[in-house]
Amino acid sequence: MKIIKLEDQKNQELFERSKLDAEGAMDTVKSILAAVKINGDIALKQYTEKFDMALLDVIRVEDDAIEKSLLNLDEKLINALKKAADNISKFHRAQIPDEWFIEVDEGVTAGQVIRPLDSVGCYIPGGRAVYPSTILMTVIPAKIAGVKRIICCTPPQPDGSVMDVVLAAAKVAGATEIYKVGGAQAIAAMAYGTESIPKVDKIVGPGNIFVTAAKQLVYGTVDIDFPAGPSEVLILADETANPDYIAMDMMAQAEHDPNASCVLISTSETIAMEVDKKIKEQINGMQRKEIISESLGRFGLIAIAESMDDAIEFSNKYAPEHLIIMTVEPEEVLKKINNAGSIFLGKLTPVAAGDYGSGTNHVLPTSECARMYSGLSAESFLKKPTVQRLNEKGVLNLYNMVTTLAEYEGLYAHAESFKKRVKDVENKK
Ligand code: HSO
Ligand code: ZN
Repeated sequence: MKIIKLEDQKNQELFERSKLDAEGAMDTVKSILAAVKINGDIALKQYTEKFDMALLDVIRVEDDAIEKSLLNLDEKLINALKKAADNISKFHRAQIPDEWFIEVDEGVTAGQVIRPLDSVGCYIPGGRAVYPSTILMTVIPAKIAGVKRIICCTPPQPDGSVMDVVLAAAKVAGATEIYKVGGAQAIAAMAYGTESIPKVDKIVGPGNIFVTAAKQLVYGTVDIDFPAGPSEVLILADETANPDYIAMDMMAQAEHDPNASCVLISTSETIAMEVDKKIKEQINGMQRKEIISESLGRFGLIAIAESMDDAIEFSNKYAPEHLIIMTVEPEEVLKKINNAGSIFLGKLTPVAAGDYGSGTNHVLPTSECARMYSGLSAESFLKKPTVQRLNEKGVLNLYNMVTTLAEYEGLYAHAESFKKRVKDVENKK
């Protein structure tokens, strides 16, 4: 892995990582979107035969197949899903904001109320990248927000079935329906609606470049979450950190994807060297060693910083998806962190805690997007309509300001809407 001294933070190369570029898929995806928009279910079945080699009769998964999936799976796995679901639910419940009202000015009360979206679509990738934990992370926040209809779309296997673990996780999380359709065609179905699949208000969940391109193209017709790129971790470590833990946390992130990025910034040269040594010692014993070594070889970085403030400055510029703070007082470092998707404090908090069930969400912004986005949350499925009420004092109070501005803007009916009320209030006196 590359080991450097963190001297030149202007070196853009240090911040580079792999980006998911959906541009190349746009033309194909545009034609899929158009076909689904025009031909509905017929197009969905044709694409499913072409891309998933499955012949579908009915697109929706039957309720009894969902019930049976729970019986078919190992109890230990079901219990783990349920414990994770409980913690994720508890955390996301705490994210629901309060409704509030204040007196903005004399006689003028205003506030905001909280309302859920009506319907949401969760995309669940198929094949090698099936993560039941991700199903929990997309469905549960919507459920907790109060979304009534939460549908899931996932590509079927060639025999037309969906893996039990996918059905079970969707059921435990509280999805209302599951459909056997994947790729850009699934995104089109959820954005425009077909005979079988309802159109939804928002589409979330990770996917390949076709899914990502399709989400970008339907944005505006529906809302979407942010584009998800390869996974990342940045670790801030001082001399009190544990190199063995750091080595495994880096390999844990690297095993996701040959394009994952793992970065260690340490104020201790000894710790930095130890981490490099531990990785070299342990990498050959790892089950996913090819993926790990490709990822660490291409995007892995160990940098030695002169001070923790320098390390923090780098981290804020890098804006990592996951940030581990393994220092003597992680809370002190936390105060200076602005840009990170999810933050893990202290030696005993690996990223895997948040991946599965400390309660926080693992659908997080990557590729520097933590500068402007937060991860998926209960709030991702809520709207906040604002509310105001004026009483007699309020109408009189705002009268001059509103009519002056309205007349300046040439909007005389606006001014008149106030004048009428003021006249009536004054006549009553
Ligand atoms: N670290 C991944 C999420 C995940 N980890 C799923 C395990 N399963 C992206 O945040
Ligand atoms: Zn992970």
